[in-house]
Amino acid sequence: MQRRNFLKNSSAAAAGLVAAPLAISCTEENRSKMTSQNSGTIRPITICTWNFENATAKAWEVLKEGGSSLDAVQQGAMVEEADVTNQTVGIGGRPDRDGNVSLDACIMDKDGNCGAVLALQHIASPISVARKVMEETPHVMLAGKGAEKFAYEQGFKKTNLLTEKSKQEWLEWKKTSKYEPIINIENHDTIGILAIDQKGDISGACTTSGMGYKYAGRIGDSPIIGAGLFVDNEIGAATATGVGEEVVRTVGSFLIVELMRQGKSPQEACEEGVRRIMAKNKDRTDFQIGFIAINKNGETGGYCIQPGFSYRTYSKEGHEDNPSDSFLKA
Ligand code: SD4
Repeated sequence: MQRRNFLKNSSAAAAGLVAAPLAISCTEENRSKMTSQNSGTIRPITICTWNFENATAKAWEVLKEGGSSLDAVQQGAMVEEADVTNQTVGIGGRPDRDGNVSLDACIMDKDGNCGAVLALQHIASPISVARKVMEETPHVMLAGKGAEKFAYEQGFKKTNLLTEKSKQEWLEWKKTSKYEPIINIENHDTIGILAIDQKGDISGACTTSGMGYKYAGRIGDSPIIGAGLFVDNEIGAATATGVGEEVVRTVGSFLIVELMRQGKSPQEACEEGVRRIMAKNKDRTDFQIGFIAINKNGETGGYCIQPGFSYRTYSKEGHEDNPSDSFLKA
């Protein structure tokens, strides 16, 4: 059954349960506040975590030709999934502590439709499977073996995701089996990508192999709608990279979109998102999280805990890597 039909057939009560918390709409006052913070509307535009030049270039190609923001974010994310040198996404990703590369991804469109795969193995493009979950099933998330079976049914091919480099590093790690995430290096190249298309519609995607040498079955924020990614076509979108457990604890991306709904700029909202996390981690300086956000006007922002995070933007005004300001200073 197609997702749309399934939703139509859902009981009104169940629909109400889901819709109620999201029904707080943007007040006129906040809407004009958001608009006045912007010098003008910048769209189409795409923004992604880290300096993924090829991914934003691909997304921009789609947007420039009049393609949808959904296609743009998927295709941008796929560039990183296919890059064997990126050891935090797709093929070449670091394995879990048992040596299995296990991928998480989610995607969300302008209508609030979303799909996710969790702990998916042997499939090179989890973001594409997440989109199939969104479009071809009545579900939002598929995990593990079920997700893998679904991917094969959809025509995806079984692929070895463990590159020789990642394998050798894992074997080296096994000698001590010490679990020490390294800020900005070991565990942080997840791509979260957001876009607004020519029609002004917003979509987002997030894809990762998660924390290197994680426990088998560990899931972070990246495939969790509201944590690693959230899109509200009326307001904007946000996505995250970094230590997923802390992003989940604050439902970070949803929080940032809601802060924008209340009138904050994307920059202010990202800063508040990081502050909320640090309020729960007062004595911790050993982890990294970066948020990026975009509002309906195409205004962007980003903020992180540790220096070293940046995000890339691409619009008709050009493309650039934007070093992010950080909560902790160098
Ligand atoms: C996770 N947020 O699994 C991801 C990791 C990440 O760059 O962002 N890596 O927790």
